[in-house]
Amino acid sequence: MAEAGERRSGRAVLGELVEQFDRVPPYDIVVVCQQWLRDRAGARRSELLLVDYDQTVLEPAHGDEAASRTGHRHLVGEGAAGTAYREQRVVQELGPRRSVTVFLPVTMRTERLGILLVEFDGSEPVDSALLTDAARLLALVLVGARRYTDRFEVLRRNKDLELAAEIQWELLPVLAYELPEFSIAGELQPTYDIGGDTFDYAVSATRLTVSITDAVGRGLRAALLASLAVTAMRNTRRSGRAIGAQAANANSHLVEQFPGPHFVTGLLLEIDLPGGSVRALNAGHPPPLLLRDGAVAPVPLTPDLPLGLADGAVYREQHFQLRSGDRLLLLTDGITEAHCRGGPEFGDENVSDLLRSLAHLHPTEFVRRLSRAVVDHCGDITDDATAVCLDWTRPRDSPGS
Ligand SMILES: [Mn+2]
Repeated sequence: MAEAGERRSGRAVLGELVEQFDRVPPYDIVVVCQQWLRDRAGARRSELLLVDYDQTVLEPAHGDEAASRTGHRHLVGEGAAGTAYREQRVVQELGPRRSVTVFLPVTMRTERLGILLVEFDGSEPVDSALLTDAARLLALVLVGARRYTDRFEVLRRNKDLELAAEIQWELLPVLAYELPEFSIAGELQPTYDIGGDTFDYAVSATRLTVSITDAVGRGLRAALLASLAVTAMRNTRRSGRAIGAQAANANSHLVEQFPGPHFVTGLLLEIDLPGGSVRALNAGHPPPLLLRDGAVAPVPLTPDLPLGLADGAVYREQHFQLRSGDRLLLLTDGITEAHCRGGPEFGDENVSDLLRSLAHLHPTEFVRRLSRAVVDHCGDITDDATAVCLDWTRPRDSPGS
């Protein structure tokens, strides 16, 4: 009974936070959260750490705008905050005189935004469930706040974004998502200077549509090509038409608006939910890689012309079947061809090795690690490199599998 009463009161206390989040301007949500943690959860101090675009640093986002850059940065690769971020779990660290610091993932479904750090003096037990709910609520509110204010996007940048990269980031879907049948996550490099690569997905009750595209060249022209290609595919998809029509429509708009040798390569997949049968087409793009039962192999998809090269080009629908436990990796040639000047390319073998050796990682962490490996291999990335990881997680015993 006592437990039920505590839960009820916990919920009422969270209700106060919801009400305050709803009332204050979006740039003040961190202050509101800090006050609530102090007054209602007994915290001595708290801090929101936002992950930067490269996912290497957790940047403090204080309530006070002037203090934003003065806090302590944490690295994603080490320490308690990094562990909580990479492994997406609550981490507690004991300090002097029984003080406790709690690191909570601030994550919307599976999209990782950062970490909420909360310090207690140790005089009372920490209510982990209440703090976890508060962190989840903060994530939802932060995602909503992006539509009103630049404040949190600015804090995640360590330098100015190129204009092409600004276009590309606006074009992206939520970077990670999952349902019982699948888990998807994507990552692009170089994050501050991306221009040409992009990915997209959309989910309905009966299907998951996924695409990855690579526009020829780099910079603003490539970003505009990518933007037109993805928007034309979305527009066709939203009118209820299949991937063949989506590609054909993107193709004809690209031919019309960008005559000459401007084109976009891409893969489009339409996956039945919950069955996992895939319809796919290949517009001159490297094939997806499939990790199944510990072995990596490309999915043989016959290539058609890239989008935007020839009016009336036809895109053939091809088929394959996903099985529970499969991991599918869509990538652009910037991953396999990444190299230092005069040095060896990152190569297919490195990608396959990582697929096998990092199979235990969640797709969000897998694409981050793959991306880091590519950046580490070539120092400074000169071509766009994009990876989208899709785990087919539908339980084996579900009917019809
Ligand atoms: Mn490329």
